[in-house]
Amino acid sequence: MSTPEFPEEEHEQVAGNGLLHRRLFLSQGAALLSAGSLGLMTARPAAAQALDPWLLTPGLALSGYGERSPFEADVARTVLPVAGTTGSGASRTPLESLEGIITPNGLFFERHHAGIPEIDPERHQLLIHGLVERPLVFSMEALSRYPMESRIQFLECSGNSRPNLASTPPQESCGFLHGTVSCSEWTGIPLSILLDEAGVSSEASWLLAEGADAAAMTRSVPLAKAMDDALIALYQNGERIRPSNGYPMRLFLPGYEGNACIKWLRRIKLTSGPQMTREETSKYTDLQRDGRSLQFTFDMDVKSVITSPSFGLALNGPGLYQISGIAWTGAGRIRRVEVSADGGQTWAEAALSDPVLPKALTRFRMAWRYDGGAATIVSRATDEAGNVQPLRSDFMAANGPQVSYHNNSTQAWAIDSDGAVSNVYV
Ligand SMILES: Nc1nc2c(c(=O)[nH]1)N[C@H]1C(S)=C(S)[C@@H](COP(=O)(O)O)O[C@H]1N2
Ligand SMILES: [Mo]
Repeated sequence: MSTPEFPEEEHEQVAGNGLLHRRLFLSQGAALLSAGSLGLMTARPAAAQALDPWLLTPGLALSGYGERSPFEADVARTVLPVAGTTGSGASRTPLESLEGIITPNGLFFERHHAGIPEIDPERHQLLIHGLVERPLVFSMEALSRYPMESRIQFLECSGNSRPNLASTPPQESCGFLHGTVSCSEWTGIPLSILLDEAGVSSEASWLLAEGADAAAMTRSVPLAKAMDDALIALYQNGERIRPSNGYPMRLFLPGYEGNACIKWLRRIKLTSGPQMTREETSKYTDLQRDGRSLQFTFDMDVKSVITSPSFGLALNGPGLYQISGIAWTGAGRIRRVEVSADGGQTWAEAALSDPVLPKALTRFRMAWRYDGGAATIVSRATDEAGNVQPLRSDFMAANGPQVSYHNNSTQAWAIDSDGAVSNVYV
């Protein structure tokens, strides 16, 4: 079908193996898709609908705090405790089961070094001291009077995507491989307001942030970042931050590696330099080929992953499919995501779904006419600073086999002629 607004050639193939023009996912394009104009719909002709039991009796009672459908119970984080512990380790967001850009609070990834402290907000305080004119201590009640801001931003562990550093591709879900990234609306007080009140001395150039967990996690943060966009986050997607994500408050450093975003924040000390804590010396440093390590590699790099189709989500025969995925960068906004269906030989630009926000997950979509044969799909993001996500093969060649953190390389999924999806390296 062809209309003046949407000529035939524009939903024709724009790259190898059936990738269609991104216009299909922009304004009138979506309307045409839903009208079935491409002969792609999988719905069956209408017939009388069954009188299911829920039509015949009143439903369940009201409740004080909602729950999702029991039919969604399989949508869950993959939980990987550190051996011999229950509360330490990581749990990963099931990216393959989610849409849009917001991670539901119950599925936000978790990374704890000494379990989740059960903090009484009446007793919790934030101390600001060190190189300041007036050391200050804030109760939760005091903090609630300060001006707040809300921002939608991602959080990613620098160890995310480590499974794909293995020499053979692990056959695991998208969330298992890449699910220590999540995205929330965070609400809290800009740290700069509290630092201004304490009066930062001219010798201060860093700060030390400390958590109230049994690991007493501490990280050094440049003062410039603290004054720029650091947030003392109190709310996550509208409700108080969950215990697992830092209740009653966490330091949130947009675009920085997750480890620096100290949860259960209890103390900020202004200092004249970094403090060389455990988490910035023996851990969270990047070992190079020559045996030296990079320190304070805070910024998370440009990255993307196709969440659907992905491992465990088989295709049901030839036809039109929606490729959907997420892209993000610590540098600001995502500018472009390209998708290939032939393992990186040819690429086409995906549609970016609004909103495209700085330091947030960005949803991309692409229409794909799958011919039922073998295909390898892969995505590649570019950010507004011009950084391009590297192919896995280039990333490994550039960094060496000892690389452990900050894997932002591409994820490829191979589809075999049965429609089954597997993890492959390209
Ligand atoms: N106090 C404290 N803060 C912490 C941690 C911790 O164990 N203790 N883990 C860090 C790491 S490694 C990451 S990736 C993020 C994880 O945040 P989340 O659990 O809210 O996803 O918190 C960081 N802040
Ligand atoms: Mo982390």
